[in-house]
Amino acid sequence: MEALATAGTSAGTAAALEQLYPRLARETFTAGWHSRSPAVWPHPRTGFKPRLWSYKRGSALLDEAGELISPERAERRNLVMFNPMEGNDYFALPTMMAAYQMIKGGEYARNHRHSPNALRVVIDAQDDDVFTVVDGVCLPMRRGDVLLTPNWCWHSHFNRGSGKAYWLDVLDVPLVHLLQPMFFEPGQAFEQSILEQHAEHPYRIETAQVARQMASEPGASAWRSRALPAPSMKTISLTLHTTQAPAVSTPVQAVENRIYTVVEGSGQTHFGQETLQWERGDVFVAPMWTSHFHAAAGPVRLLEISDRALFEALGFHRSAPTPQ
Ligand code: 1HN
Repeated sequence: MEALATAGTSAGTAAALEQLYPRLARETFTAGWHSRSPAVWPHPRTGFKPRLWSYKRGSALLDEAGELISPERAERRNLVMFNPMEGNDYFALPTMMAAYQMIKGGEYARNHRHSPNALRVVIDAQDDDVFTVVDGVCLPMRRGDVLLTPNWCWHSHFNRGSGKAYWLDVLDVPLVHLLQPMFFEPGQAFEQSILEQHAEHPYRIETAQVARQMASEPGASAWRSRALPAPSMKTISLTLHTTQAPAVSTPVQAVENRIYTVVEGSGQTHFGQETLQWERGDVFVAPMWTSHFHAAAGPVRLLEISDRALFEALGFHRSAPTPQ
C-alpha cells in the first residue's frame, strides 16, 4: 500500500513522510498506508496445517503419563494435540483444541465449569462403567458416543469399572482466548451429586445409532453425511460421515475449521499433494479453506467437529463452488 501511496511524490515529500512516521508512533498512531501488515487479503490464509494424531501413539503415551500423574493432580489427565507453528503448543486450530483423555478404573475427574463449550467422543470404554455428569445428570459414555458439556455446565467424569477409558475432548478454548470471556469455577465438592440418570438426553449422541439409521437408507455404500443437531453448542457443529463399503467423498473447501475423529474403520484424506492415513481413534484437522476429500477403505464412521455454526451465526460462512 505504501508504494502506491507515495508513488509520484517528490523526494522532499517522501523524506517529510519518513520524519512524520516516528512522530505518529510516539502518539500511538500508525499511518494506515504505512502499516507493517495489510488489513485485508483476497482469500483466507492460515498458519495452521492439516495434521494427524495417532490414537495408538497417543494412548500409549497417555498410559505412560498415567503411571506418573493422577486426575487429582492434573485436574484432567489429557494430552493436548497442537499444530506445530511458531508460538503455539496448545491449539489444533484457531478456534478449537483437541486432547486425548484417559481415566483408570476407580478414578474420578473432579467437578468444574468454565466458559468454553466442550464435547467428548468416546474411543474406548467398557459399557456401563464410565459416565459424565452434566449439571447433575449422569450420562453413560459408551464407545462412539458424543457427550456435550455446553458452556458453564458443571461437568465431571468417572470410571467405576476396572479397565482404562479413553476419549477425545474438543473445546472452543482458542476462541474464548481470542474473545477473552474466560471464567472457570471449581466445584465445591470433588464429586458432583447425581440428580438424574438418563441414557437418552440432548447432551448424548449415539453415533452407532445414527450410523445404523444411515445404513438402512438406500445408497448406503456411497459416502454420505448427516448433520447431528447440537443446538446447545453455539460455536460447534457436528457431522457424521459414513459408508458401508469403500467410497470416496466429494471435495470440500469452506471457511470452517474441522477436526475429524475416526469412530470406526480406516481410510485416507487427500489434501492436494498431501495424504493422511487414518484408523480408529485417530484425530486429524483440516484448517480453514484447505480443500480435501476422503477415501474409505471399507465401512467407515467419521465424525467431523467444526466451527461452522460460529461462522454461520456471524454471517462469515462461505464455501468454494469448485474446490481447488
Ligand atoms: C476440561 O474441562 C476437560 O472437563 C478436558 O474433561 C479438557 C482442556 C482445557 C480446559 C478444560 C474436561 C480440557 C478442559
